[in-house]
Amino acid sequence: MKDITRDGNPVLRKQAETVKFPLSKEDRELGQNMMKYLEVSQDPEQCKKYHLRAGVGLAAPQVGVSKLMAAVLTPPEEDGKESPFKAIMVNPVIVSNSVQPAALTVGEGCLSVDKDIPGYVPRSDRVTIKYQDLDGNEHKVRLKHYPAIIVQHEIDHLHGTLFYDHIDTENPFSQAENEIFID
Ligand code: SB7
Ligand code: NI
Repeated sequence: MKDITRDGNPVLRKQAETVKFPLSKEDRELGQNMMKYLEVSQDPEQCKKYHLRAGVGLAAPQVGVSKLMAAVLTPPEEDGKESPFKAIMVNPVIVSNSVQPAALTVGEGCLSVDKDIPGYVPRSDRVTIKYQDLDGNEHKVRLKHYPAIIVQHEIDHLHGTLFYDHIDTENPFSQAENEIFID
């Protein structure tokens, strides 16, 4: 799990394959290991010990596997305004998204992209997603703000899209009309 694929590796630009159920032992472990990576990376001591970069999400292509699987673990907010979201998502799809655009004030980063790429990444403020868990149970959830943005970043990875693809090259800090900004 320490070997995150880097931008330039073709696996990051491929459309990932649908995962079939029942999961193989390998696929199940992949999901569990991706979540484990996020948990360890968010623990300051272990993060240092293993020389990891903290992550709130990880998609299978980032560990070299071109399958529709991603893990998301958003830390609880200090103000408790948004509920944290924790899921290993298999075959996730966005079934609907808000017209309301949103972007993170600080822009986005990616474990697969070493350099800092400044600019706003326009996203939907809210999304409804459908996915299966490791046992094949279907989930449908509605997310907003930060967790919604993370999930869009991860689902992008499964279709070969990287965050900077969305940044306006002419004017990286251009704002859409009524775009809201999330800290
Ligand atoms: C900032 C960071 C992420 C998503 C959106 C904004 C996730 C960073 C970790 N990943 O590269 C996961 O794909
Ligand atoms: Ni990423």
